[in-house]
Amino acid sequence: MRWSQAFLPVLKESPSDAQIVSHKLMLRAGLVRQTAAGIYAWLPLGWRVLQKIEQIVREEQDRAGAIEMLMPTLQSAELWRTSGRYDAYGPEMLRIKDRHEREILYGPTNEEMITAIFAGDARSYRDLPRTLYHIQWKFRDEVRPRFGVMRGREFLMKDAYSFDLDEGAARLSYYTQMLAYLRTFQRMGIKAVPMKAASGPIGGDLSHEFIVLAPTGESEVFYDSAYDGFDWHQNDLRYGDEAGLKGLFDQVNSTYAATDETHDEARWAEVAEDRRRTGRGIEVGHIFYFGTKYSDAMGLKVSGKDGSPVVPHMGSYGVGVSRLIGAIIEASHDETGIVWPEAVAPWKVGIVTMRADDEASAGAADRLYEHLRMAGVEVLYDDRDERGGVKLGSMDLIGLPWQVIVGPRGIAAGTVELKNRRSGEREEISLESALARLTA
Ligand code: P5A
Repeated sequence: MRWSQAFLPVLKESPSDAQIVSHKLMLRAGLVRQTAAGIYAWLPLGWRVLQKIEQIVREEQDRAGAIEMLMPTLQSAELWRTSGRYDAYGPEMLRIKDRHEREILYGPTNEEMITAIFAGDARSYRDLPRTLYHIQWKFRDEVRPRFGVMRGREFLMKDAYSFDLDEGAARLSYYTQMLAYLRTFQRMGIKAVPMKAASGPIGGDLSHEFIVLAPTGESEVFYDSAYDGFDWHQNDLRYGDEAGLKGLFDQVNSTYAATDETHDEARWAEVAEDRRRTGRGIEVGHIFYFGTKYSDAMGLKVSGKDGSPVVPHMGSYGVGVSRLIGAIIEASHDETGIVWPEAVAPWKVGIVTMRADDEASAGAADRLYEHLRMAGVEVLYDDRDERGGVKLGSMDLIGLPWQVIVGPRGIAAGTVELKNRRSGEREEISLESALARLTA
């Protein structure tokens, strides 16, 4: 993408209404624009990141055996009356009437809908286990939407729902999603610690939140520093390995981590003093097991192996896809702007010409851009007719992992500057080596 032909509005000043750094940077770097309280439009840069995050979530769900589908944003009130949640949900639910005065709502979650759909088609034990998911917009009329996409009213969620024949099997589905979550967040370049949670309005007795550490987080957290060293991809744990998954769950449960809601002073005291870590955190995922709560309410029943009716056990598993962008920026930025982990960066490389009016260096930058594009590298080329310093500032602000800075003096000597955004390290190298490094 050539910046001169793109829609990439960046702002010099932080908008005054933004309180936390990720919200400021998302506005300044042109990721989002607020269109109504807690409702955001995703500008091209933000949209690219959102899609990257969505794709990592999707790949890890698929790998864990979950099956993708898509349910609508609007739901009928009838559906929610069946579970009793239409009245229980309160003012967070956006209730709408259609032209026939029929009550509908903008879905805050999909337990009722998926259970009703599954109940319509699942017949026997052979139709289980299944985990179904979708990535869809939700609406919650939060009292205080704030911090930008971190607590929006309209937000993107991945929500998965598991159906199993009994509690033991349902627990395995839960452990499977737990591993998928740990791998998902690690792939995004962030550390999300699983913490035992109170299960709240969804119900059930088994629940974990996944918390990214950041000083602006809403909850206070306490955890064992052992989490700093875990690598959820390296262990050769396979989905389907029941003993291994149970082992993972036991490892998580025996390694202390809790939010202020579930913090247990007695267990905390047992953690070696030099391993105790405290701070604040942002909830980017939340998983629940709730037994037959919704299957009972929605009339989901299948015939078991011996022909007798079985009410499936269920769990639900949420990832805050749009919230993750805020959380990643909170965890990864410096005083000049965003520092994207490579896996979620909108582009891998940014090329900057220091003098757009200098034919030799602009020509070299053009060629580098074409070569990188042809090699399939995601590259943003700042070819705007602006001062070099302004362009370098914009490039730091939007935080692409690599910058190639092309100026007349370098080109005369046959070199460009390759800068790593995270370390700040700069190298003078030939155009050919820059190309080789970035396509490796
Ligand atoms: C689990 C999936 C649920 O809704 N039902 C389906 C269950 N869980 S949850 O914890 O309430 O939400 C899941 C994740 O969604 C994100 N989230 C939000 N993101 C932005 N703005 C909001 N207002 C908002 N509310 C929830 C969180 O990341 C949460 O973990």
